Amino acid sequence: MRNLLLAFVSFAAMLCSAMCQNSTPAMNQPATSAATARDANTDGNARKWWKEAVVYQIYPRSFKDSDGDGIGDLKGIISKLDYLKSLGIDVIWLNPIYGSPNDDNGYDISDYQAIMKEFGTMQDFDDLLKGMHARGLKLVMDLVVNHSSDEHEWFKQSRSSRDNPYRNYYHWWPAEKGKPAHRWSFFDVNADAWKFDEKTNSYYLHYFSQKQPDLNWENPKVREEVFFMMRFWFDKGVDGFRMDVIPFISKDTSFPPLPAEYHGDYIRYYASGPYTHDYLRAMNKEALSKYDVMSVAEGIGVTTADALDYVAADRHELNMLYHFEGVSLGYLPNSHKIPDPKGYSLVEFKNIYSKWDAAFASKGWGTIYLGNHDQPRMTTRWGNDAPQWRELSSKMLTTFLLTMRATPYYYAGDELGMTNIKFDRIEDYQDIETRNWYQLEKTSGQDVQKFLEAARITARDNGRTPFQWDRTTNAGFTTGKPWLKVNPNSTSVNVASEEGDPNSCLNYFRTMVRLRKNNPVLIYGKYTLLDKDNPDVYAYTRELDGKKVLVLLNFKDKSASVATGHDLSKAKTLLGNYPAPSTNGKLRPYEAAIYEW
Ligand code: ISL
Repeated sequence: MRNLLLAFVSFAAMLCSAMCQNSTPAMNQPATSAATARDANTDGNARKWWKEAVVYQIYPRSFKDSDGDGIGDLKGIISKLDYLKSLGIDVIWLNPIYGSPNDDNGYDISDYQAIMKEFGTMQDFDDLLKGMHARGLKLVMDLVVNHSSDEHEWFKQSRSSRDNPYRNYYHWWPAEKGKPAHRWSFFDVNADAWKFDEKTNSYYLHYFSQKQPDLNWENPKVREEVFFMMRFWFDKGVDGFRMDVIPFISKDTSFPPLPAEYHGDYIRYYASGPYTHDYLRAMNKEALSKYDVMSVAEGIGVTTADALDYVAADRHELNMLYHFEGVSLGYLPNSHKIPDPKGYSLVEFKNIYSKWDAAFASKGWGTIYLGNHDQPRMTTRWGNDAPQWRELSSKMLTTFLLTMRATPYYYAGDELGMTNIKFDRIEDYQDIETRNWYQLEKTSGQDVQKFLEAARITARDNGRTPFQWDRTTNAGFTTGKPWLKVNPNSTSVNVASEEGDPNSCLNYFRTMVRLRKNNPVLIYGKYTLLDKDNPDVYAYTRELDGKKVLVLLNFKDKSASVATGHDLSKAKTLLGNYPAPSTNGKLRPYEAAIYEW
């Protein structure tokens, strides 16, 4: 029960910490603080290819299966390169494709320089990269170096004896010192991040599952191995890395009881390690800076108060990070992602994205996303997946993502308006997070029905169901048995049927991407929020070099008015999700419209 409570408190605190502007700054900040450096230099408007890019994320397991084993693979992606090119996107981020026993679908890596056998071979990878580059597409890989798999050779050696040369590649706590201070685990059935290992009478640390032991970055050999591996992929020609839970790599290795200021907030604590920025600067020096590549942190636990420490150009660390504050909105406090039955507040939503825009107004650069492999489908979570609103709300959200001052990270399938599958039974879920949280709820006597009800909206597998290519068996994803069920709406929501429909979500996405790419004002233009207390409409302008664009987004399933102070009848309409966009400030349900002066 205590663990469950801690898990609840910790998860809630993660959401809360994301809301707190003035949370405790990172420990042991270097002498030249970001704040001082910030005044001396501005990089916010320096033009870079990765600021102008639209990033499209592919979950390889679910994209396209070429050999009938029910699991997507690299040859499958290769067979769809022309489709990817047709979207107009620039960069593809692939979730991990390395050697892995798949406890967490590739986020548990057993060989960083090999390709997962279900996904293909290194030759397939080389062909994929070549095919992408031939089409002018860039490839960003996932870098998962907070932890490895317990089946990685390093860990096998490390656990074999206390004096093995690899012992210090991981965090061990000898049992004769007693139980280590509690650390919370995301995926453990008891939420306990320490696992006792009989062989050497010691505990090892795993912030995620028991099969994902945390690497010890204090060991210079670990850092060298990681930088070497990064260069290996860069030398092959990859164009960047998305860095999994990178704010967690530095730990206070004395493992004290949780310091008082972090009580109940493990995530913020995990993101405040003493040497994070030293490690990132070393990574920049030894690997990133040697290539023309992009880097983006999964900015878990990072707030607007410390974001620039990661991404201001003069810090020489990373290019971008993505925050959790937006996607954490609308859950009940002290819950495992239980959505508030009242829904989320659009005013809060606007405040969050406006605050993050302001964080990068003169330095650094932002990102924007509503969906990824850890999130439910954006249309279900932030729009409305009821048949009459699915397309309109999905296009409205696409308009939002592609008109903000930040690099959009767009999740495969959202261009079709894919929605949550909403499983009823725990057996249908494959995800370790949902399965183990369910166990945790069950063993601690919680209401599992309530948990399952919430999972229909929030579980990660909702965003991982197979990509919907056509209306044939298994949506054209596989000729075998898909590893995760296909959404029954694939008979109507799929590429083949949307391809030929000029009003489809797919073609709207293509038009929207083109509009962004052809209008620098949508990339670099200053962002100003209008009518900020309007509970239904998100309205903002973007301005650059005398050009002004106004974006109006009705987030509700009813008509709504907006006061922009602009005469819309004099504006040119650039795009809308209704045949004729409104010109009087009265928006129809889920209406999105873009105007220009
Ligand atoms: O998915 C989440 C919320 O439902 C997060 O708690 C997630 O575990 C966290 O954002 C870290 O995510 C990353 O690392 C995990 C992996 O399972 C995720 O897929 C990955 O994006 C461990 O490597």
